[in-house]
Amino acid sequence: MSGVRIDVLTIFPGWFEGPLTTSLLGRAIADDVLDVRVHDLRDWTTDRHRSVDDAPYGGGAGMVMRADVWIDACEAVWNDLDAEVTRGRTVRGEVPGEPLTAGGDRPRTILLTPRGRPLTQELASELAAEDRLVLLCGRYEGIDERVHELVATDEVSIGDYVLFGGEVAAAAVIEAVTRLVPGVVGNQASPEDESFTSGLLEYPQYTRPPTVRGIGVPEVLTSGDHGAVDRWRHARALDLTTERRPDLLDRLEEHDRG
Ligand code: 6GU
Repeated sequence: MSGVRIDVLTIFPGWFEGPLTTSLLGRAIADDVLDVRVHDLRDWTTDRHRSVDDAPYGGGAGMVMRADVWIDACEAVWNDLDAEVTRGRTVRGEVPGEPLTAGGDRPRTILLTPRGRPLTQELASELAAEDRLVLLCGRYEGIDERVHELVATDEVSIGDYVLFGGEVAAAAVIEAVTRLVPGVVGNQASPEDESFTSGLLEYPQYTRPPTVRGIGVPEVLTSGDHGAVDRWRHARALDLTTERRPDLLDRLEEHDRG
């Protein structure tokens, strides 16, 4: 295993079956470039009902996910221990204010939450440089603040909208990270001129047949003039970005100014 290991903690482990066995993500796992282990948070509950949440202190609607279950689960996953061993107790005893790893630092432990740092290509490449990641899928209503405080090293959001839970966001992180890992099929060919790497939106693409419902292909693309093709593509990428994502141009300019 030279790639990346990702542990996922969720109350819906079955949700990940499709994404992890399909297409290039499935390929990366089969090729041993990616090792994803999905854990059921409920394995660390101690009561008959396997409850992971409770009513909020201070009152109000909805439920809040319990810190004790999350912390026990994270300690087990960090230390590569099974729920059977760690359920209902901390790995190294109660050390107030200290999350517990058996040796050294904890891996980047990312809590998926709408209040987190926005997921960008830059963050994805930062995460792709790690050899281990732990992704915590909470539900929207909320997680006890002490989980944020004690176990998460990062909080990440995939955009300004609200999902039921962090699963979709975790899948987005896994995909964005995996395609940057060396050895993943298809990741070497195109990244350079792609949107968000170049800082511009992608230019329009065409393939056969030459005419579709009466609409042809821009002549320059069949001219054989590679310089002209490059200039056309760059101009279209600039047009699209100006029209749809002027904020990306602002960021480019900041980047160019240093
Ligand atoms: Cl990470 N979680 C939830 N529940 N909703 C989100 C999100 C995450 N990112 C955007 N919306």
